[in-house]
Amino acid sequence: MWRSPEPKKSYEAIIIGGGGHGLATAYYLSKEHGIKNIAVIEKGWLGSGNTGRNTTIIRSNYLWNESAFLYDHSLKLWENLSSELNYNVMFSQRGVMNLAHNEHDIKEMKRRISANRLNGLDSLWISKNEIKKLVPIMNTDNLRYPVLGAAFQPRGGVARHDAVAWGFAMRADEMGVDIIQNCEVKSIKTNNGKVEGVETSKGFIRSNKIGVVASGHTSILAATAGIKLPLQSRPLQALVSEPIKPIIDTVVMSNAVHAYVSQSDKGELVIGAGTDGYNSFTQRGGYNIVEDTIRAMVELYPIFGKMKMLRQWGGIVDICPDASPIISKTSIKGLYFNCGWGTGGFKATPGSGDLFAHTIANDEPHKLNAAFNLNRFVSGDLVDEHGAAAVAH
Ligand code: FAD
Ligand code: PYC
Repeated sequence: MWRSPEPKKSYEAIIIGGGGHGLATAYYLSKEHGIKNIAVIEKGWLGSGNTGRNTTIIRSNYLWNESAFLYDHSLKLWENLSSELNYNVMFSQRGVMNLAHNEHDIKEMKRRISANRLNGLDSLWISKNEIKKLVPIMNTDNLRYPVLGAAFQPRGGVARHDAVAWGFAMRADEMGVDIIQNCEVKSIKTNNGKVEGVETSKGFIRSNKIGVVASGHTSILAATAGIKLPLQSRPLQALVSEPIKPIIDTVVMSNAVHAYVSQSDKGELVIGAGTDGYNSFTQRGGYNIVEDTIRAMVELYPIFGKMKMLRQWGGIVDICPDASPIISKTSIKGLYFNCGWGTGGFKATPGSGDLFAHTIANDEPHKLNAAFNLNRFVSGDLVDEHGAAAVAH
C-alpha cells in the first residue's frame, strides 16, 4: 500500500507522528504547497495512536466562531474525502445527537444551536418525540436523568478510522513522502533558536522544518526542545459490543450520564466514556469505566442489557485548558505544533492537516487557525469549548 523506505539523512520537512493528522499534513504539504522531500516518522505503525482507537464521531457544532469555522472547514473536506483520496473512508452522515437531561443542558444547547445557526451550520433542537422517532429503542422517561430534548447536527456522522490513515498514507506515498514506521523520535535538536533535526531510533535526521503531531505524547517531545506546553495527557476509553443487526442509525451522545453510542458497519455498538480522572500514558481500558458507562447505556437503552461486550481499550488524549487545539508556530524557528485536540480531534483530521500544512509551508497560520496559537495561553484569548467538547475533559 505504501513503501517502507529507510530514512534519508535530511528532508525539507519532517512530520513527527503517523496518525491521521500527521499523514494529512504530509499529504496537503505535498499536494498544495509543492514540498516533495517530506518524511512522516511514526514510532509504531500508522494509526496506532488515537486515530486507530477513536470512536469516529464527526460534527462541527462548536460554540465560538473560531471553532465552528475550523471544524466546519474539516467537515466540508470530509464530505469529499473519499473522492479526493480515491479511497473509501466510509464517511456516513447519519447525524449526531447530544441529549439534554436537565435545564442547564437545554439552555447551553439552545445557546450553542443559535450560535451555530448564525455561523451557517445545520444545528437544530429536536423534541423528545422527534428523538423517539429517530431512536425508538431509547428510554426517555423512566430513568434518573430523563431525556428532555437534544441538539442535532444532521451533517454529522462517522467514518472508518483506519481507512482515513491508509487513504492519506497511500496518496502521500505516491507523491514521494517517505513514511517511516517503527522509528521513534527521541528528541528535537535546536541551535541558536532554530530547529536542526530529530534524534531517532534510526539515527539523526536533519530538517529545518519540523511539525509535531504526536497527540498524547506531544508534551514529552516539546520538552526535548525546551518548550513547556499547557497540555494534560489523559486516557480516554471506549469499548465495542458483539455485532448485531442494525438497531441504531444515528450517533447519540449524552454528556450528563456520560455515555455515547453509534453502530459500526460491522454491527458492533461503539461505546465511549469521559476521560479518566487522572493523568496517565496507559493505553488500556479499566473495569470501572466499563461499569459506569454500561450502567448509563442500559438505563438509556434497556434492550442492550443482554448484550456481550467484546473489546475495550484506551488512548492518550492531550488536553488544553480551554478544550481547544493548538495549531501553531513556536518561539523556535521551523518548529510547529499541532496538538491539544483532546477527546475530539478525529473529526478535524482533514482540516487540521490542511491548515497545519499551510502554517508549516508559509511559516504563518491560515486565518482559520490563527486563533489556535500558543500565545493565547499568555494573552488570555482562550477559545473555551468545554461545553461543545461533549465528552468530559
Ligand atoms: P494520533 O493518531 O494519536 O497520532 C499521533 C502519532 O504519534 C501516534 O501514532 C504515535 O504513535 C506517534 N508518536 C508519538 N510519540 C512519537 C515519537 N516520539 N516518535 C514518533 N512517533 C510518535 N475524536 C473525535 O473527533 N471523535 C470521536 O468520536 C473521538 N473518539 C475518541 C475515542 C477515544 C477512545 C479516543 C482515545 C480518542 C477519541 N477522539 C475522538 C480523539 C481523536 O482520536 C484524536 O483527537 C485524534 O485521533 C488525534 O489524531 P492524531 O493524528 O493527532 O493523533
Ligand atoms: O468530539 O464528538 C466528539 C467525540 C465523541 C466521542 C469522543 N469525542
